Amino acid sequence: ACPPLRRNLRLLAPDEVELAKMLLNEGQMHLFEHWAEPGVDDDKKKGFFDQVRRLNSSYPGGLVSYIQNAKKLLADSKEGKNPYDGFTPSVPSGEVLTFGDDNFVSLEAAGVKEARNAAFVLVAGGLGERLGYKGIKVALPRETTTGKCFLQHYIESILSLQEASCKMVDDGCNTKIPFAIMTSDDTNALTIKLLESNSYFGMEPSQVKILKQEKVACLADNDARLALDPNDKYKIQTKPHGHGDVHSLLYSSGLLEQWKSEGRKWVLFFQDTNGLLFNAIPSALGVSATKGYNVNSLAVPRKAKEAIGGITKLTHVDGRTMVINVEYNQLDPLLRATGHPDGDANCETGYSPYPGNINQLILELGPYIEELKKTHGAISEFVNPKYTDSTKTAFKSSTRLECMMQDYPKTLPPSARVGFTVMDTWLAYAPVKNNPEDAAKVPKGNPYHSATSGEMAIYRANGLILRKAGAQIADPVVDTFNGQEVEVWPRITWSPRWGLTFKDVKEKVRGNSSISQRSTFVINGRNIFLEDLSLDGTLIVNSVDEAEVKVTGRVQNKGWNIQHVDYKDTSEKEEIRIRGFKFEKVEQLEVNYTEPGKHSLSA
Ligand code: UGB
Repeated sequence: ACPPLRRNLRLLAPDEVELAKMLLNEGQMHLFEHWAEPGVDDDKKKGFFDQVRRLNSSYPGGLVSYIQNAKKLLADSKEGKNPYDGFTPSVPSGEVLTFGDDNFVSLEAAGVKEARNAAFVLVAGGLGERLGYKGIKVALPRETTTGKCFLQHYIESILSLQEASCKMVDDGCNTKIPFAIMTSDDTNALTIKLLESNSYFGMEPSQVKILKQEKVACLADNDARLALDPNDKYKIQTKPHGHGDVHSLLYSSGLLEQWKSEGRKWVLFFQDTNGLLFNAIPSALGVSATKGYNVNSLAVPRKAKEAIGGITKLTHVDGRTMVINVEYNQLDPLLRATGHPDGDANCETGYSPYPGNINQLILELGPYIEELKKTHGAISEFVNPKYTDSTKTAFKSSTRLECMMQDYPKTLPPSARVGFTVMDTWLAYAPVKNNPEDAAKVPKGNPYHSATSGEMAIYRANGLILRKAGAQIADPVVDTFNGQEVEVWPRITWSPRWGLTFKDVKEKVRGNSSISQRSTFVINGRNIFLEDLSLDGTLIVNSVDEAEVKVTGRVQNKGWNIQHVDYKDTSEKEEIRIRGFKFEKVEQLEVNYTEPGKHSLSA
């Protein structure tokens, strides 16, 4: 049927012949029509089949399924079919937690206890196009007071949970909580390099598993003809398939079965740049464990039009219901189509009535495996072609199928226990997604989700947590960096093993301690107690875990000043420019306790 291919047949291995037949059956003859005679470009032809083999094996059901799913979704899109047809949205009810109250504290304890039965999964295959940062996002500093990157913070948090969890049970537990990271071709090498050059930030290398997601084939037209790379006619153009790939990768890697055989019960998924996330993990895991949720999504109050999905109860005309994330670009049209003429709007609270999905999911491993045995991890997909005109016959550029990890519950039976947990934004959510220019354009009152706001949110959260624990933390001042007005709190930061839960923090704040607005305070060690401390300047306390350090008295010095940096100033490093400030380190008191035993820092 395809003469150029027929003339090249003798070059092909038997499995390549099968792959070629499959492609022809699926209407992909154009992939071969320009093929040169045998003897010309033969290496490229081999390369073509290597790529086809990869595309075929990395998609549940292979390329045949991919092309058939694409044909169906493209036809639906052309027809203007709404994926939510027949569904009416309503506001779901879930757990709403209040930081620091008795319920919160007891849920945190329950969560820490469960943590030894957990496994963590970080989805970090995204390039972060909106942020426009050249490196990988997990290598960005979470805050620039210590300069620790997101990945280091995540690993130290998991290790602290591991230790605290084992300590709670008196059975010689020495579990190593597994940590899987999904990467992509865009992030894989740099993620491995970051881990290896930092000795895995203290984690045992065998605890870490890297799963690389493959891109999927691009689609050139409504017939799902695969797009060829404009620069190489022996290559299929590919694009990312989305974070939903994490489910099929976990399934096909055998990791889930391995975790189950080790007696694990929970899988916690999280995203690349939320520096506050681990403030929410213990209590949310506590909710999963005490409520027996098969699926628990973390959520925060959401401002209308904010670029985070809304958790919604959907009721179908046939009676089916599900509680699911409706992505931010779909919530508004869905609401308008179902009798809410204002669409995605704030209610009298000043927030959208639909809680905002922060894409932190806690799945119960047993039911999760059972479901994936049926689906092999395939997740409901969507396609978003940009058409050249209203006839919807041609695309401006090639498109592809996409999927999202939070769509996992879509295939679950109604009997599944799907819930969500809402926490305060200041405590749980401060992602770094937008570049300075876009962040400055965010409507007033909506969060910037920039490197500036992401770092300032850490200091704000730590200030508020310490206040709740009884310390006097000075009020913030308002300042503008890269066109974004933010609250600047004292720059307080601590290592996860100091303040894993609110109870931990509370136990370490004694008497009457106060910290002034211009202060910087780094708490780096497990047993550091603040007792009648008065800080006005910069104080850095480092201590080994076996030491017990009392920090007391008045510490005063010139401290660190905040200097404005313009994001266009190329003399600064990119990670500084995108936040719009840096520290001028004038004077500080830094103390290091390297010996076990009791110490006191009294100035
Ligand atoms: N990611 C991958 O690992 N692979 C991919 O192919 C793509 C992404 P974005 P998005 O919490 O703020 C999500 O781009 O997709 C990783 C939710 O869908 O940062 O626009 C990537 O590395 C939305 O409902 O976010 O929006 C990153 O870690 C809302 O919850 C993660 O996936 C929103 O996040 C998310 O990718 C939010």
